[in-house]
Amino acid sequence: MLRIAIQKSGRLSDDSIKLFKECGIKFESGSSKLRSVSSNFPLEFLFLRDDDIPGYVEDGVADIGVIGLNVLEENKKKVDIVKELGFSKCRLSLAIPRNENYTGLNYFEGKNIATSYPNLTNQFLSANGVKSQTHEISGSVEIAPSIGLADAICDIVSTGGTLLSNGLKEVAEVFKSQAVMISNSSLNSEKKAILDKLLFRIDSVQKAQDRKSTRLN
Ligand code: PRT
Ligand code: ZN
Repeated sequence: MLRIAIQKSGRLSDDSIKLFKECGIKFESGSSKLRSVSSNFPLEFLFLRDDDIPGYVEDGVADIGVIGLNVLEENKKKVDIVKELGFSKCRLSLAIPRNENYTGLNYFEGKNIATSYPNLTNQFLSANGVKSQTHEISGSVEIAPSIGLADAICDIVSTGGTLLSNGLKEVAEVFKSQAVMISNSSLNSEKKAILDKLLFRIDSVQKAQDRKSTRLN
C-alpha cells in the first residue's frame, strides 16, 4: 500500500482528484473525508492543507504527495520531484502600484516588499544584485501597498485580475510554478513498484490529453 497526501480543498484539489480518477483509481473524496482507501488500487489518500504536504512526505507519514512547486521551493524539504502534473499553473511575480514608473529591477533597490514567499523573493533579488527588504505576510498580500505596509509585493499570479483590481501591475516574473508529484526519498521496493505503476498510468492519461489537444488545435 502506498500513501498519498493531496490538498483537501483549494486550487490543487479538484484537478488532483480528477487525475487519479482518470487513472482508473476508485476512491471516495467527499468534502468531510480526511482519508480514503482505493477499492481497486493499493493507494490510501490523505486530504490535508497543502502547506503540510511536503513535511509529511519528507517524514514518511505520506509516501508521495501533490503540491505546488512554489510551496515546495520556498520551504526546501528533502523530497524527490517525480512528475510534473501540468495543472495549477501560475507564477510568482513582483508587482508595483500601477501609476509608478518602472525602471527595471533596480526599481526595487531599498524598497520594502510584502510577500508570503520571502525565500524565493530574496533569492531572485540577490541573484540580480538588488538589495531590498521583504516583509512576510501570510495572506491578502495585494493590499499591502495601498495601506502603506510595503512599496511593492511579490505574489502568485494566474490571470492577473487580482493585481488589476488592487491597482497594481506585474513587472517581473520571479518563479514559474505548476503542480508536481513528490516522493519520500527512501521508499522500499514494494512502494516503489506501486509508484511506478501509478506514474505509468499518469503518463498514459497525459499522452491521451496531449493527443486530444493536438486534434483540437
Ligand atoms: O487551504 P490550503 O492551505 O490547503 O490552500 P491555500 O489557500 O494555501 O492554497 P490555494 O488552494 O489557494 O493554492 C494552492 C496552489 O495553487 C498554490 O500554492 C499555487 O501553486 C497554485 N495556484 C494556481 C494559485 C493560483 N493559481 C492563484 N491564482 N495559488 C494562489 N492563487 C491566488 C494568488 O495568491 C492571488 O491572491 O490567486 C490570486 C491571483 O489570481 P489571479 O487569477 O487574479 O491572478
Ligand atoms: Zn496553504
